Amino acid sequence: MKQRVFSGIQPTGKITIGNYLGAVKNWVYLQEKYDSIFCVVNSHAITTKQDPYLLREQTYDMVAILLACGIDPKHSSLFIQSEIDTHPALSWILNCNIPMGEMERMTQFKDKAQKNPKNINVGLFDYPALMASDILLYQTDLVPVGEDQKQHLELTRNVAQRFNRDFGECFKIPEPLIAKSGARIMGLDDPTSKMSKSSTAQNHAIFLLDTPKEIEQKIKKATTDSHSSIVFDPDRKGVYNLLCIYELFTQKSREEIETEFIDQGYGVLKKRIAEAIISTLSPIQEEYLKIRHQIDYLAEVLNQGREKVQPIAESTYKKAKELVGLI
Ligand code: AQP
Repeated sequence: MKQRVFSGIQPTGKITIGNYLGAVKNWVYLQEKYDSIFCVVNSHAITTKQDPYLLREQTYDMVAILLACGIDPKHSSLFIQSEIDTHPALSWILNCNIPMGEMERMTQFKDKAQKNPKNINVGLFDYPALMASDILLYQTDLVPVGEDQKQHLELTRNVAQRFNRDFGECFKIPEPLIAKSGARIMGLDDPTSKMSKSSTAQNHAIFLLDTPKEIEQKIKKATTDSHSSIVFDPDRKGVYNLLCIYELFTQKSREEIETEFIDQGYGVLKKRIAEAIISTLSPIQEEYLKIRHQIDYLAEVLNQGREKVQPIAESTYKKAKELVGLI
């Protein structure tokens, strides 16, 4: 029996190289070895204001880009969260078993509430319970995510352990799978804040569908510093972030990279980074353009994914419901 991997991504905007390097690239790598389930988590997306028409479009954009990045329906089940009703249903049961204090500690809620002071809704606060439900429904072994999701994963493990202890064995306890490198790609404009797809700041993120010219310009404007050496020094946040991006796109070792840039300036470094990103993203973009409007193909992949995983979710939900006495 293969171990099971589950992970999700919100269709809250255009996917960034942060999402790609921190999550999606690893999903592609893991899919042959593990029983893999990947989900476009559109119900999470409505915790922040979304235009309904755009949300629908962006959900399909995300499905197409995941396939273009290499998620292979032969190895992975891909589906849309709102298509399986047991996700919100289980999250209600979990809600009733998560102390307020535990939820109040979630830093992502604090960050997002600060960024959207006019829309601090209950769903945003409750996001981690729905995420726990997404993961626990599938008896997941491993959850490949970026570092920003570590705290939510910890909450998922706590609620599962508490539920199993109080009501009887129901959920597998999932382990986070966080890559050593790429787990936190920072904004190009501000290397102290995480690169995010929903940020509206100019020059903040490189999107997977950016043109070569856009990529070159954004990298050219990326924040560096006034030092002259090009080395992996985490205290020099801008240059460190750029070097990590180069490392992940080229698969070169840190020693090789530092040697490559001895006696070179930031101009050369930025040119090579842009070239490396463009050469990885070009075939992904080509494939995306080929499949994005093949609606029948996308629907077939999604139906096949949903049909495969729905019985797992229903069986877990039925068990949880019975254990708490809901029937
Ligand atoms: N900057 C990042 N570096 C590494 N990994 C990242 N991830 C997100 N940003 C980075 C990982 O991408 C996966 C999907 O993320 P998500 O869509 O579930 O939401 P998020 O973590 O809130 O990502 P964003 O891009 O910042 O979205 P918005 O702007 O909507 O909040 C996750 O595994 C995440 O860790």
